[in-house]
Amino acid sequence: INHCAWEYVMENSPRMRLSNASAARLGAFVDRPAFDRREVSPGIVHIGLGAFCRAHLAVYTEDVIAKGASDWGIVGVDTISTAVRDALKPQDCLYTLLSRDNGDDSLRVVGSIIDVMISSDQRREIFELMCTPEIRIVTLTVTEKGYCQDAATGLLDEQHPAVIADLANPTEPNSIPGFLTEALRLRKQAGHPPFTVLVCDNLAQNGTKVHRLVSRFAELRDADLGQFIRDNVSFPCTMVDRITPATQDADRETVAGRLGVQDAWPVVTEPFRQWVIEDQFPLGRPDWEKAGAIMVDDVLPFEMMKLRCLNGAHSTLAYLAVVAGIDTISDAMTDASLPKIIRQLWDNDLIPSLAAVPGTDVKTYTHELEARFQNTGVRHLTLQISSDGSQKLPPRLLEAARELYAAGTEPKVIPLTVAAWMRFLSGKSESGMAYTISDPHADKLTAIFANAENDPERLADSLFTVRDIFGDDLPTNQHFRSSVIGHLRSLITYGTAKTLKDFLAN
Ligand code: CS2
Repeated sequence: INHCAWEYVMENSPRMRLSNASAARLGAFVDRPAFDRREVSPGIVHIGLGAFCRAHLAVYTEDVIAKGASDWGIVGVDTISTAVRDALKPQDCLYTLLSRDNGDDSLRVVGSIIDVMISSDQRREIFELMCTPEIRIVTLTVTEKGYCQDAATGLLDEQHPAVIADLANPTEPNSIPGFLTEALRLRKQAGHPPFTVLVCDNLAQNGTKVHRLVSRFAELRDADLGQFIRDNVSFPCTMVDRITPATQDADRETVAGRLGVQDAWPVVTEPFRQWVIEDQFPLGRPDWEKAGAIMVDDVLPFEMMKLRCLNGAHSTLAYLAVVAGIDTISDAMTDASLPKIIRQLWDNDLIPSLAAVPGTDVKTYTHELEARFQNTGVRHLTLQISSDGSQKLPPRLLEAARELYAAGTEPKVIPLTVAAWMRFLSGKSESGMAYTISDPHADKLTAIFANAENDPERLADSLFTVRDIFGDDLPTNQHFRSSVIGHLRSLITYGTAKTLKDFLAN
């Protein structure tokens, strides 16, 4: 995101800035908060203010506040940069959501976020807020890598530099496990029951997993605190879904043109949204079901369906498309082979790996995914989705491969995706365009690539030694290993177009 450009526009544009006052005067075609924002008090602290949460849980919460639940305002916390605070505070924390369905757009100004704070310079203030009884839920969207986990086992990575630093200085934490532990400790000390922690990232069994890693962090810090968190804090699992790419400058211009006022950080999304939540909120929750959320006892089947079918297909498209030089998911869906590849991924590898999903036909779900991926209104960059492969491949696809082998069958497309990811680590597309590999293990992975000198077998075998991606079992599985190597050899020798054509012919 190029901040310099929009900051310049903000300062030099004769257009007014989005705010409570200017929002009231927007054209009737723009939806806006249907409540008096001055009456809204904080009930949720949300950590990680990326585009996704502003298109998803902030909107569900907005709809519930509009029905009278004024004690569920959201205070956003960003742990990484001040950019979102700098963008949103001058506009009373309002932002525009541009929902695009191919050529059909709708605009809405969202007002459920009532304040934004940055943990690097407001840590005390944030902890004070998190220790008030009014804060009953802490929600998170910090991406897969934000939790300092070993991606293959889902356990705390105790060698993670941020974990080591936070254990050495636990009252000034920067990692998510460290931050949650300290907030829960201070809250206990203040005599209030713990808030519920709602993890809204794409991890399998997200609540259970993060509960385990936060308890483990706390235990390393102090055994009693670890036990307290293990026994007393609720971490419901949840499945979240709305395709929401990172905002581009072109989106800022589009939104400013439509609104007639400047919005420093609008969010572009698709019309579809889905939220399935395990109903375990000891201190209460907004009636999110009034905004369409589905409250259930067991999220697992929904979560697996979404994580594998949507996110797994996204990753497959992303690695093949980045290497082939295809920029967006909707462009990938017009390719001669890619849509057929993900159809085979669904039909052969993923649908058979899933348990029945209440009220849902999974095959129909995948057809709906096709339509969502084809949405040309949403420019979802394949390079954005390609990020953090070391964290995304295990829960999206490698787990499914394991389960298929255990059931006596073989995955067909998953080894191709792994080969595409390996080829992607070269940092160069087939036409020679360089791109950045964004991954917490990028240094290690690209060094392995460089050392293997384009020898498919050497490359695959050295990448297979990264156990927190592949575990110990997959690299020793002969079918898995030889199919990855075979596809990788073809990708390196003949390129994506021929590889996919041959793949589909077999
Ligand atoms: C995507 C997800 O970036 C990615 O890895 O697969 O962000 C995806 O768009 C969302 O999970 C959709 O709900």
